[in-house]
Amino acid sequence: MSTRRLFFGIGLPQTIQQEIIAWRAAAFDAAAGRPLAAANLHLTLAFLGEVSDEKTTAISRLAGRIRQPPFTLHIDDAGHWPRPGVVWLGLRQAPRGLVQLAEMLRSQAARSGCYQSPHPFHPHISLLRNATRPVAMPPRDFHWQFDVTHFSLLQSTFAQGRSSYKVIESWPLIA
Ligand code: 2AM
Repeated sequence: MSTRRLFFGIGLPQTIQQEIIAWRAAAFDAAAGRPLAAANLHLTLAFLGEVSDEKTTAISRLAGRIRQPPFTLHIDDAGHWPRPGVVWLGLRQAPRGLVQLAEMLRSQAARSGCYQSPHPFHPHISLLRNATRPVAMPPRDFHWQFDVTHFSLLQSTFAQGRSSYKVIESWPLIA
């Protein structure tokens, strides 16, 4: 049976992706970690793991029933998790809509048989990987902001040592 590695996530507007990678190049030492490509910058809502096509159909149907208004993301925080080796951008205050959307998708995923981590949802945008050594973190003097008007089901593929993400389906957030 064929499976795909899937997750629900929020993409970033291209202009913000470009601004973030320009900031990142100036803010971090090249040895700090491996930078993610601009197009790969995203925020994960729920990780599904390896999913069959049959299960994907069921999960997509449930996601399509979600009714939630759009919300605004303020990217104004950053941090370093040495154990997984991730430097990330995040939100000092996660909007209620974001938390509700992630919780809904996580509980739907769990009901569909996709293992969900017991760790609390910590919304973040991974910036650097393989950052397992101490990292000099830059001042948090940045602030990117955008309206989230839809969320997506994405496929993660790994080839030639790199992950890339492809949108399988998107759903609008409607007031
Ligand atoms: P990360 O950026 O913090 O590594 C695609 O791999 C997306 O799913 C990434 O955003 C990744 O988060 C997340 N992800 C990968 N494996 C995961 C897991 N086991 N549990 C939760 N999220 C995971």
